[in-house]
Amino acid sequence: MTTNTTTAEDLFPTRLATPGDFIERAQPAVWGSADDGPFTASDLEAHEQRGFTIIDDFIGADDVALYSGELDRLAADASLKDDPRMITERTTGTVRSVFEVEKLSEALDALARNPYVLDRARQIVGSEVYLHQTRINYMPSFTGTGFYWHSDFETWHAEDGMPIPRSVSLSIALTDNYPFNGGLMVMPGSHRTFVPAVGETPENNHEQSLQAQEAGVPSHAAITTLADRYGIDQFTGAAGSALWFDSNIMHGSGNNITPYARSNVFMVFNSVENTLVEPFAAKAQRPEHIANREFTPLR
Ligand code: 6CS
Ligand code: FE
Repeated sequence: MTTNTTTAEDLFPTRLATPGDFIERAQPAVWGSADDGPFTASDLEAHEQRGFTIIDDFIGADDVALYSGELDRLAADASLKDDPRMITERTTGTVRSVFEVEKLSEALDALARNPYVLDRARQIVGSEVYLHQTRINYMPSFTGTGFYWHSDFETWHAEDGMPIPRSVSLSIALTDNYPFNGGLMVMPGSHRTFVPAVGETPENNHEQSLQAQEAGVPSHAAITTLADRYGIDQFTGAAGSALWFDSNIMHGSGNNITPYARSNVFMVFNSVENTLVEPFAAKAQRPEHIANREFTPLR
């Protein structure tokens, strides 16, 4: 366990007593260049503008089968039943997420270290990277509940002490993502606007927020302003497609009442220049299976 003890200035005050103004972000979404990895200059320019990049067929059917097998294995693993890394759906008790999957699955650990993934993450954040967080989301059929509108960075800043939004998330679809089975919605370009949240972070907030987030979500007024300004896109695509997205993009997903589960693998690559300090708006650090504090660069 290591914590970056340098006290970083709080550039993104949030979880305030009263509504704060939007903060137009000074930091880029893309820190590397076309010379640093497989993304071309136009790919990077589009990512800078939109805050996300969709790659169809990022992994092939055999890898989809491999990771889906891991997803099923972990969901059925009785030894994980009372493990804090296993999050269940509040109403049905079915598995909603499993965290820290690189420590539970060699195949997923290898995926995180595969140059095919790592070179793209390094290119976007412009430095060596380490895993801030990984999770498998199950979004089960019929009763899967979604994720209300939020910025991941707002939580990672407030509750994990992530100084600036110099981190990129990879979501790989392991099932077909349709518009109707809880597909992720994003507001293209919203990564440039930081929306301070109102309301203090409750003690041990993660024990509730990972099932349904309340602290740190933006107000209806802020969501309306952002949606009017940026619009709403939806990440749909066949199993195997990937969404690379900026840590501060406003996103969310609806419930899944269809017979088709919407499962994905989610890996967050944070820059080793942006390691966690003390939480900026919470009394205590979150557990390391949610916010990794081992900052060794991934190889
Ligand atoms: O609190 C977190 O870290 C998680 N919460 C959400 C809704 N998305 C990002 C992250 O997995
Ligand atoms: Fe999220």
